[in-house]
Amino acid sequence: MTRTYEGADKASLGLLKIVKERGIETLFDRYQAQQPQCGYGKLALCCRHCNLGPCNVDPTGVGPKRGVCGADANTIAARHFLRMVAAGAAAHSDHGRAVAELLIATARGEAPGYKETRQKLWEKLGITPRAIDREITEALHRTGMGADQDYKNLIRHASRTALGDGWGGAMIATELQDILFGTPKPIRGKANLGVLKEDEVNILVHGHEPQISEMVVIASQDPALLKSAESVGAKGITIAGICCTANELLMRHGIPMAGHMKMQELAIATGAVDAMVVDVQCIMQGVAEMAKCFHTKLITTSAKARIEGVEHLEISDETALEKAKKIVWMAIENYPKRDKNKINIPKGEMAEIVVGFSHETIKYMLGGKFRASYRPLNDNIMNGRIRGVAGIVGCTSPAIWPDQQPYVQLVKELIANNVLVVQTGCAAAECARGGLMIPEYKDYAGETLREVCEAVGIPPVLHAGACVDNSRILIACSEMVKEGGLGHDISDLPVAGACFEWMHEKALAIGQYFVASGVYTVFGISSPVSGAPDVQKLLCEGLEHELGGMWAFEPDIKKMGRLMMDHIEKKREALGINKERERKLYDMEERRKLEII
Ligand code: SF4
Ligand code: MSK
Repeated sequence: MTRTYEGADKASLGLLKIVKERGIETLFDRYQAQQPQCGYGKLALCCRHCNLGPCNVDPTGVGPKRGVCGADANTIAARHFLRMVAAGAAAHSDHGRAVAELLIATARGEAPGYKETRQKLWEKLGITPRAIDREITEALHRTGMGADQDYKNLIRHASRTALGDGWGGAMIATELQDILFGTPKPIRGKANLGVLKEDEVNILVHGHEPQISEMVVIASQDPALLKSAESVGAKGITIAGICCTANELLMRHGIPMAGHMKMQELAIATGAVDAMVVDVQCIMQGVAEMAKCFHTKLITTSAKARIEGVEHLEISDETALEKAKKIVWMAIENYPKRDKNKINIPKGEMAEIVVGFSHETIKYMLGGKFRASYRPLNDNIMNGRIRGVAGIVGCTSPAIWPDQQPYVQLVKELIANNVLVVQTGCAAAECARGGLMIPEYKDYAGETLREVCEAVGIPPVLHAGACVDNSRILIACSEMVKEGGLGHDISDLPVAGACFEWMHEKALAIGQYFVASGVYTVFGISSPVSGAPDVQKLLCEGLEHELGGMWAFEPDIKKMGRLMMDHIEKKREALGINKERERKLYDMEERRKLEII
């Protein structure tokens, strides 16, 4: 990886230069130190699922073709794929369970069910999820030594497990969080490291479950704590988010977003973070080392995610507010310990944003209070003003040095071609920092998409939430089908999904539930099954015949955009909406018939 310190992401590059000069390690250094990464691992051709191994399969065919048990490349790669999907599904679903427990403790609520033709297809293929825990347990059983050795069967169960996540675990998490903390509505906010304040106590909340961060926000408004902050010389208390917690707080309360996954260490390197509070998922152990180089107090809060040597303050539903106040107090106490020489908040690095486009909000904005509906969206897709919809979601990775911003490039290209973009997760955070999420950005959209954005009052790039909230996109797709005029199934819609810098297993679970729901889904960087051509072919071609959706893996961002737009046009063609409609001129006889109807 060539490292230049000039480029669009000035905030990250400036801090990377500073930490390099100080000899402080970041994820980018660790990524570099791992190069070249294990070739077998990269190709998904190593297995250590039992103690006969570890076994490698030689992709050149010269060395071993099978593991000790006889498993071939396809079985090994498909098992890895299924295990990763299961782990991703487990993360979302455990998140959903935690929210449900909180909800039971406070109120009763129900999540909506959605029926469509697609369910019949899942029944036919035997991939209708039964219960999320059951599918995850079965995934682990199937992938152990001596169980499922048919890659097609393994991938089928990956679909079942992923569907249990997208339409089950993750959807429950989103719906229940909306009940507990409010359904997001458009709200203004700010993004990037410049949201940290030199003269205030800065607390970063990082992770995924809003139960804890919501309480930290409430605690930070406590008059007694604000007074305490003043007493140590701070003008106030700033809360800012990292990763998907940032998305959650931003879209519900307008709490500023400091950055995404690969910025978590750099945020501490500003020297202005008095406390970083973490819960679960995407929290790197590296933050503990980074915190040691500064005055930052790192606090873990979940029994499911502790870091050795880091202060742990476990938060339960009953004690959340009390513990959150303690955390705020710890940050206040820490404020005077800042080393002024180490403070480097990237000045001026802050973008205005408008976020909070839940599917309910999109429906409302399109149709108004009394006629909330997806009709205007479908009509504008049918008349060609909007070519289609793209979901650009998922992670950020140190494989991409911050002088490039592939998500920003991709989104710019899509909207310029009149494709409406919906975003979640760290990809959304990256484009928010890039300044793409304001209504004024419509001026960068193609002419017809711009007209629609102006008429409806939405940006061409819609922020729909955290990575767990991709279920909102599934619901929006269902609504589009239900509204009519764009086919009878999600797989008929001119839509495509992408995750360029995918990193977490959750991303694979999301990709697979989109594919199994009928959506064409493109992932960047590398394929998780590249060493097994048959599995790759199944994912990228075979699944389309069964499910209507399929994968593509494309490491070139330009080509990724082209693939998505080609797919959208292919679907438009199949729907017959690319043709100019002939004007039908009725004669008197036909008019009379119309009136009778
Ligand atoms: Fe080797 Fe088979 Fe055991 Fe995997 S399951 S480690 S391929 S013997
Ligand atoms: S935080 S899963 S890096 S989106 Fe949800 Fe970001 Fe991916 Fe983690």
